[in-house]
Amino acid sequence: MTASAAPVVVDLKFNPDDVKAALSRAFPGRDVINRADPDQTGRDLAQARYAVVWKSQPDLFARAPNLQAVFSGGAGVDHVLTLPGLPDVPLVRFVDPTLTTRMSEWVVLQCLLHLRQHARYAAQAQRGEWAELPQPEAREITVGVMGLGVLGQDAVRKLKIMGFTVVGWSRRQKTIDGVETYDENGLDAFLARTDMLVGLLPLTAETRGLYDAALFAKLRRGGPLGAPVFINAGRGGSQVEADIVASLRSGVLHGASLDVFSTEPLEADSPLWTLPNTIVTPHAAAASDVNALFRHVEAQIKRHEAGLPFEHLVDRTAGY
Ligand code: NDP
Ligand code: OXD
Repeated sequence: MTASAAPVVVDLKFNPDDVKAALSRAFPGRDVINRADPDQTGRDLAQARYAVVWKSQPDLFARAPNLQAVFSGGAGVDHVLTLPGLPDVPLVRFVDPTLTTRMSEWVVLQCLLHLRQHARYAAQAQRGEWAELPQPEAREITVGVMGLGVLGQDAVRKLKIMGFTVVGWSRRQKTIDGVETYDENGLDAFLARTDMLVGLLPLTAETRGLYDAALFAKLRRGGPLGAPVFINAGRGGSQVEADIVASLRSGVLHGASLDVFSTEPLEADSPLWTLPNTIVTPHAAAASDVNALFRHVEAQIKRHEAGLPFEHLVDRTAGY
């Protein structure tokens, strides 16, 4: 360790073996305090200048009062913004191709599973039933992506490559080649076009509880699948799960794919586990790769120490 290399505290609720292995290669020449390592529990955190956090221990900021920057272990920062004592220093979120690529894979997969009626074929296969189902083309389906940030824009691009018609919605108007986009005032017009709704929004005061029965009722009806599909990998707090269940049961929704839930893990008795044409994944659409995370943090610290501004800064007023 060089005398000038400011120490880093790592407080990540990730797989501890993965974190330890990644740290054996990361931050060369810099003192690192890993709070998940039992051998390091007594260490003084007052010397730490940077913190890498995800669902961190509640005493972190009280014990580390001299931080210059906080790095989120994930792309979303709703967990970080509510950590007790979060200091008023730059908060940097995790943006990396490894995460973006994983998310787009998940989104494209879910759209294709619903397009190709996979759940119905799987049920037929269980019964040994050989029967072809109607097969709309991707271009006949309009996928509406809510949230046109890093993840939304990559998903839009890859959905278009698969042939889907794509529209997008975000707070501020975006210009994306070949995609009709709507700003926050265009929500109803956007929904009226949408057969498959993809949620890639952060959880903020504005987006909490947004995906409810009233919103599902505004989606396009009578498309090739008969009724719309809801796909969410943003945050569970943005969805009203009782309304999803009721909309699936009543036929307002044809199907759903959900990676995020208001309570995680999803309760064992949730009807979402067993509703037909409903796919549940355990907040695994785009897990952070811890090696990539540390490379990103190293790069941002290097920028900062060279007098350059941090990238991917969170706007605390907007909440993302
Ligand atoms: P970004 O900050 O890059 O993009 C967020 C997008 O949401 C922006 O387009 C923003 O609009 C839009 N937005 C925010 N608030 C509103 C609002 N009130 N009305 C309309 N649009 C709004 O985030 P990312 O794309 O990197 O990530 C999105 C979210 O995905 C994360 O916050 C996280 O919750 C979730 N996520 C989930 C993962 C999983 O495994 N399930 C993994 C990683 C992330 P504007 O462009 O105008 O600012
Ligand atoms: C994230 C997540 O925000 O994993 O990165 O949900």
